[in-house]
Formats: sequence, C-alpha cells, structure tokens
Amino acid sequence: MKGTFKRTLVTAALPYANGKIHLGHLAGAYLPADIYARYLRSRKREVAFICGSDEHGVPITITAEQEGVTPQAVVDRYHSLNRTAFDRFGMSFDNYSRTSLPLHHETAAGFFRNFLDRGILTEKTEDQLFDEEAGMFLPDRYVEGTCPVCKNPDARGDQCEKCGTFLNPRELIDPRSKISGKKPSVRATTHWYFPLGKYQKRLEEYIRDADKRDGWKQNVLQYCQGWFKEGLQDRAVTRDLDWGVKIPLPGFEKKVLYVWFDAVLGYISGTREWAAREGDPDGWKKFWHDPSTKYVAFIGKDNVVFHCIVFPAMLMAWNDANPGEPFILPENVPANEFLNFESQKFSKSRGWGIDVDEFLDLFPADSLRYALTMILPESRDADFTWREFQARHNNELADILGNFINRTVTFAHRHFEGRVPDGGGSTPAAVLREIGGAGKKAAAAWERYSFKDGMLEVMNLARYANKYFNDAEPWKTVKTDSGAAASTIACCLNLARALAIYIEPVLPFTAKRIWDILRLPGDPSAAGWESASSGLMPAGHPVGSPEIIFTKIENTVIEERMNSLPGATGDGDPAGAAQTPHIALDDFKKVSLRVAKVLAAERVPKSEKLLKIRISLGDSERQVVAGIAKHYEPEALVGRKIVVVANLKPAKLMGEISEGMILAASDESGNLTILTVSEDIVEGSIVK
Ligand code: B3M
Ligand code: ZN
Repeated sequence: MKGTFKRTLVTAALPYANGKIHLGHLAGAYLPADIYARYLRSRKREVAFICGSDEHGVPITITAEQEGVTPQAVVDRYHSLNRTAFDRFGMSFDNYSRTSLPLHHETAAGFFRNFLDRGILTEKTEDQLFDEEAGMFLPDRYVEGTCPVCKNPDARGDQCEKCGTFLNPRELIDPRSKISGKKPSVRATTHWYFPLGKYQKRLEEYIRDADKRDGWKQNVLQYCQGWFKEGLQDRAVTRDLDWGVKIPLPGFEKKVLYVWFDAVLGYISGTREWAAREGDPDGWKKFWHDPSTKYVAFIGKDNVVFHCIVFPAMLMAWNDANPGEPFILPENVPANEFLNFESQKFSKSRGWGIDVDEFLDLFPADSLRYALTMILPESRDADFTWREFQARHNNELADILGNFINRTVTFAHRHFEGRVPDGGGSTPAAVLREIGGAGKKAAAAWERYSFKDGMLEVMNLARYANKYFNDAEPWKTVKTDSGAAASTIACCLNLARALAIYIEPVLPFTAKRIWDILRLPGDPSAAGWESASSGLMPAGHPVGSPEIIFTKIENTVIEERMNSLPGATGDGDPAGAAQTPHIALDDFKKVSLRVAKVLAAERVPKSEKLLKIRISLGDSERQVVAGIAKHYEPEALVGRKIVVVANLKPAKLMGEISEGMILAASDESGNLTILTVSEDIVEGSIVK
C-alpha cells in the first residue's frame, strides 16, 4: 500500500431502502468494495467495511404513499431484502447498518446542532413550491416538470434523469405536484444552508493532493472539475417533511435534515454501531480520527458530487469548528460508471434487468461475481449480456479454473492414494516465481482499484497451471518415471492452493470449496495472501475427493433467460440504442426483415402487455406475439402493412408461440409506434 497507513476504512454507498438491488448496483459500488476489503484482509491489514440502508428521502415517502403503508414499513421490507441479497452475493460487510437507527439520528442531528452552534449554517427564508390540496411543501421529487436544460417533460424536482442536471424544484418549467398532479403555489419557508462555496478552494486542493498520492480515476476528477467550474453554491440542508432526521430544535417538528446531509453521516454512525457491537464502543474513532487510517469510499458515478464535494466539505467544516477531534477525508473515491443490461439501462418499471435475488436463484454467486468483475464499468459504461455471462462461466471458470483443480485432484486420487505425493523435494523455483509474480501483479492492480486487471492476473495463473500440467504430461510419466509424475502433481496441488488464496477476494465461495477439497484448515483468507507462494502442503497431506466445481450452463438455460426479457418488439429504452456497438454488414444481413400484412389481432388472455397477431408474408402465414397491448387496440392493427424480423428463433410468451418480431419505434417518453409501410408494397417483400 502506498503511504504509511495503518488501517483502512472501506465504505460502499448506502443503497436506498426503496427497491431491490440489481446487477448495476453490484457493478457500480458493491463488488469492487468487497474485492478490495477481502483483498486487504487477506493481506492481514486492519479493515472496517461499512455499508447500510439509506432510509430517508422523498423516494421512500412517495413509495409509502403509493402503497398506502408507512415509510417505516417500506424501509423495513427493503432493508431486509437487500441485506439478504448482499449476504447471498457474498458481501463481507463488517456492518450493514441503517439510517433509521436512533444512533444514526443522534449522530446526524449532532452534526447539524454543532454546525448551527458554531455559526457554520445560514438561515434563509425563501419561496418554495406548496401543494394547497395536500397542505404540504413539495421538496425534491415531490415535483415534476420540464427540465430547463434539456426540456425533458418529466424531470424530477431534484434532478433531470435525462441530462443528469441537478435541479431545484423551482427551476422546473410547468411544475406539477406528484401528490395531487396540480400546479403548486408558492409559499415562504425557512431553511438552513451549508455554504459550500466557501470551501471550494480547499476542496480543489484536497482532491488535487489526494489524487497525487493515490491516483484518482479520471472520470471522477472530471466530474469534480465540472462542479468547480460552475462554482459551488450554498445548499439547503433541511426540508419540510416529517420523515427523516428531525431538526433538533423546538418548534421545527415539521422539518428534517436533507437526506444527503444525513446519509453520508451514515458511514460514521455505521462504524459506531459496529464498534459498539464488537464490544469496543470507542473502536470507531481510530477509523475516523486517526490520520494513519486510509479511507476509501466506493460509489457509482451518480453519487460523485456528494462524496467528493459535499461530504468532504462537511468534514472540513467540522474539523475547523472542532479541532480537537478532526475527521479524516476520503483518500480516494473510486466511482464506477454504469452497467447496462443487454444494451439498455436497468429499469424497474419496464422490468428490464434482473434483481440479485432472482439471479442467485438461478446461478451461483461466484459466477456472477466473476462475470461482473471481468466487465466492471471502471472507466466507461459496460454491458451485461446473458451470452457473455454464459461464456465467462463455461469457458473461463469451468474450463480453466475448475478443470485444473479437478484434473489435479483426480490424478492425486487415481495414482497417489489421495495424498500430496512426495515430489522428491520442493516445488520448482520457476513455479514459485510464477505464483509470487501473479500475486504481486494482482495485488498491485487491486491496490489501484483495477479489479478487472487484478482478476485477469489471477486467471492467468490458472492458465499457466493448466499449461504446466499439460506440458509435464503426468499421465505419461506416471508409467515411465513415477518420481516426475509425483513432483508434477505435488506442484499442481500447491498451485491449486495458491489459486484458492488469490481468487478469494473475487470468488470467496469457490475459494473455500477448493480449500476444503484440499483439506486445509481454516480458510484461504486467514492463511493469507503471502502464504500462496510459501505455505506449501507437505508430502502425505490427504486431499478430499474431486468435485465438479462449475457445472456448465446449457444454451437452453440462457435462451430461456433471453426469451423472458420484456418486449419482443423492442418495447425498450431508446437510450440503449446510442450505446449499441457497431456491427458488420454481415451481421445485419443475418436479420431477415420482411413486409407483412396483419390479418387478425387479439389480446393474450391474462396479459396486460401482449397481443397475438396473425400475419401474412405472402407465401405463408404465422403468429407473432408483441408487447404492444398498452399502445394499440387489436382491431386498429388489422389490415396494416408492417415490418417483421422473420427469422427470429421462435419463442413462447405466456404460452403463445411467437415466430417473429414486429418492428416499432419507441421514443424517450415510452411512446411506441409500429413501423408501417405504404399499402402498395406487397407482403413478403424483403426489407434491406
Ligand atoms: N442512497 C443514492 C443511491 O443509492 C444514495 C447513496 C447514499 S450514500 C451516502 O444511489
Ligand atoms: Zn434535462
């Protein structure tokens, strides 16, 4: 590790307890943070890995209102769902806390009170939007309207999802209340503001220095530069709401802290909660107050401003006012870009993507961890596809890693009574060098937050191990020179042990399984990173029976996943189109586009989305099922000339066979229009 840090504090963004974790979240912040924390533990470094649910904020109260339940019921549900999903995924948090805990309220209210008492905050009375019918102010997402920057008609009061601009509800054009749908009125209200602008110069210096020491990501630096260029503004840290951390002042019962003000402090209260649970109530302090702690905050790119600017400024303000107990600032904020799913954005409302839960019901956690690690959006957006997932699992995990372990252990059982053979001496120096070298390269990559590169180094050691086995040909030497075969297998078993240690940060379940097959005590992390090239197994050490570690994923299983994606008609987010990679002309030529005439159409029973449509291609008729029921009445389609993908692999949707796909255009607001062609084009014509 660079510098002379004694310990590391690792945090990962606190997900809103307002929905389920999906693969995009994992690739953004959680998996990288977990690999990092696990790697550090394996290096015997002192680590606290803190996360938890962000349980305040308008999205949660809106969900509660829509469902007719209390906000507490919403956060209880998602906190528990997400905690379980994270566990199944193998997240090794030291604490998964939540911001509705009294300890958190106390911590956050304490910061506010301290800032107020030390004269850091300013009080301002300003006009804000008010819903007369609901009798409440409309902060943040309680208002929607047209974005002043890109004119998106559905921008939210806090941010325009389309262009990313952070907004204040009053900047929206034609605002409407999310509660009543009415145009809000304007009323005066008093709030406290944090003077972010005052800290700009110091923030710029802080980021520049931390970048010099620890190498910040370019994308993160660029986001920050953008903010600095615009000039930092005062920010309100309170809201007129009743769900959140109450303002600790009499007479302000209807005001709470702005969710982001309290959420970032959740890292501190989460560390406090953990230390108390460990029986050392002051144990959190060294992680936050000792300058020899390295603090690394993992997030997704949409949270950069809060972690690189707002939170450090809050800590600076605290440190100025309370020099006796200064907080450390993040030494690095490795933010990932976004992960798409089959080239579109994850979208809960459109059912696009897959929850972690659902995924882990179908496939092992380590296969997901591996596939995600190899495509992490570390410097640009990335795309998860089912096909690539299958290929990574089958061709890399099963064929390279699993195969090596299996053939080695099998050989030890078949020819050496299930024991580490007496290799007539130690593992060859060249092999030890290879192990040590791979460990060094993976470590260096992980220390600079290049998780994909680090895992590539580890897999290269597995490739080397297979080649070593092949080149040594123990199946031949066992007949001619049993000493040579013994030495090969002893060496391969030690390679297997080293691999278990090195894969552990990414593949913790598999690492433990290999460890158990090798009948080694404890676990690979406890044995420690350095022992990969030194802690060799002695001759005679018994080895468990061979097991198939990764069962190959069949095509049919993956096809089923692909067929279950919504919108066989391209009922998707057009934003995805912009990210589609180039294809060769030959690829396009594989698609058979034909003009068809709609003969009949009807709803698919029990489906809100699907229509089954009988079409004629001139020389033949067939049925297609399309997810357009929300956009078209079936009768309105009959007689139209449309374009279909005629050679799409037939699929069943809600029990109905679909032999083709209807082309349709979909715009930003989700409107969908079927592509029609002029009447005089005969059905069956080829479109090219
Ligand atoms: N809950 C936003 C998000 O989940 C927010 C992060 C808080 S980190 C302190 O993307
Ligand atoms: Zn916009």
